Amino acid sequence: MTGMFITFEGPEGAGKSTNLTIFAEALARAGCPALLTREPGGTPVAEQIRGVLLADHEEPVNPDAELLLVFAARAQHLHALIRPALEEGRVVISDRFTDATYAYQGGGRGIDPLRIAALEEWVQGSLRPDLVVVFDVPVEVGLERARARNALDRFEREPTAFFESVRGTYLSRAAADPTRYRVIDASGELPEVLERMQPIIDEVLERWRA
Ligand code: Z5A
Repeated sequence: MTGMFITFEGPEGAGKSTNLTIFAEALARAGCPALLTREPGGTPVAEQIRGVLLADHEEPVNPDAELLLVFAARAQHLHALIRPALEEGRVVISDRFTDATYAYQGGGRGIDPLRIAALEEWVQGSLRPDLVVVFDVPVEVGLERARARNALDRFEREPTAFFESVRGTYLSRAAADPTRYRVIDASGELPEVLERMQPIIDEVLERWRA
């Protein structure tokens, strides 16, 4: 693989999606047009699985079923979009990827991370993001932003303890691998967050030009 794979992560309302657009525009202005995608989703079939994952259902969704659906969507996404783009040498930026599975299904739902690691190995082989940008906000700040924006989905109605666990998982994964992870304090106003993101934009451009 010759491209670069970047993922944006963080708890609810951290501002990933907003900042991903700003980040990609900055790359494009510097002559580096990135392919933007998201998880769950990114292809028509994976987007249908996303619909099942985010929708409300009368029967409770079993955590293992949820985990397997996430990886089913990911397998399709990798096959149809991410791997071909990386093979063409493109920069691919995904709004969430497997760190979200460790955070939500692992930290949030309590699934053993070794199970997640086994699926990660099966579906991804050796493919891991080259760079994971974690947008970090206190849970209450993020939930406030998410609530102000639109109707809450199945995940967003979880209790605060679920999101504390999600946030803690992101932070401990980032602390364990500082070469691949960058944590951005996303609690301030957007211009402040952009300022904190600038060194990462510069770093990506430098790596892409090398
Ligand atoms: N999920 C999973 O369980 N397992 C997995 O493996 C994967 C995902 C891949 C996807 O939902 C759900 O799937 C997700 C986890 C689960 N949980 N939920 N819900 P999604 O894609 O619909 O939602 P999300 O990924 O959580 O994104 P989000 O809630 O939209 O958050 P965000 O992208 O970080 O934030 P945003 O949309 O950019 O901003 C939220 C609002 O805050 C918006 O109105 C902004 O204008 C505002 N905002 C952003 N930044 C700021 C600042 N700095 N100040 C003030 N206001 C701001």
